[in-house]
Amino acid sequence: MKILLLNPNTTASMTQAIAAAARAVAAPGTEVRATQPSFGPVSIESHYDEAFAAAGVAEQVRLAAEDPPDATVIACFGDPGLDAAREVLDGPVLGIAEAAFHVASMLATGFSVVTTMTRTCVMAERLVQRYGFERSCRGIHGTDIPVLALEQAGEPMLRQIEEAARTALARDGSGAIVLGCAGMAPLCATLSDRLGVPVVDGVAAAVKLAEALVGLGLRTSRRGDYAQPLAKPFTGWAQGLAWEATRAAGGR
Ligand code: 5HY
Repeated sequence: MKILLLNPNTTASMTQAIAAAARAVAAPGTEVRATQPSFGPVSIESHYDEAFAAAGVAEQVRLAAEDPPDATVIACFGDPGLDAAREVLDGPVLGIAEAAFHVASMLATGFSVVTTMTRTCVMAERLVQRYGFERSCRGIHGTDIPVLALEQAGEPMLRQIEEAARTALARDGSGAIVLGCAGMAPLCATLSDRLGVPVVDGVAAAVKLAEALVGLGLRTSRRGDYAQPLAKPFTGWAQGLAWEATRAAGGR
């Protein structure tokens, strides 16, 4: 099966690091193709960044519709553009935050999220509410480590994240940790060994859930709000990304 791994920021080295984490857990026969938008923020750490990241996701799934993947993973903890992507692509589309919440809630009655910038915690809180995990998500904690600094994560930064996780487990009374950034994927195994509790990386969780959904022959519903976009002209720089009537007619 073919998984499209979509990093919504525009840092190619981060896209490759996320792709390596995805390929490390992918089953034999699963091909992971990694991509990122042609425009937008080098990292997503604010509402403004996220607005462009969502448009970047829309751009990439619109292009992917020409040769659709079996499933798609949106590899940013804000799950930007998730609903739009589900309207466009037939195969399952998974956001790493939603995937991680589902997995963590099956491993512990309560989990805590450890993320990057404290200012993005409210964005994770809104996802917890949106996805209905208020009862199992016991806390969201920022480390104020910039997203792109994670690429150079050495022992001091690893220890900083480990300490934030220990504090979260103790303060929240939770039994599992969710890593709140795709850039933390490479740190998951080490943190899990050190903390002795389940540490969930959304990239890996989303890849395995994508394989499971495709394996079950399940695809996004076309009934209701996830029906394909209505065909209409777009103007300006997005003109070429419009959803044409031909595609709408050909859709399920
Ligand atoms: C991410 N930003 O996973 C989010 C993390 C965050 O560029 N990739 C980003 O802080 O929300």
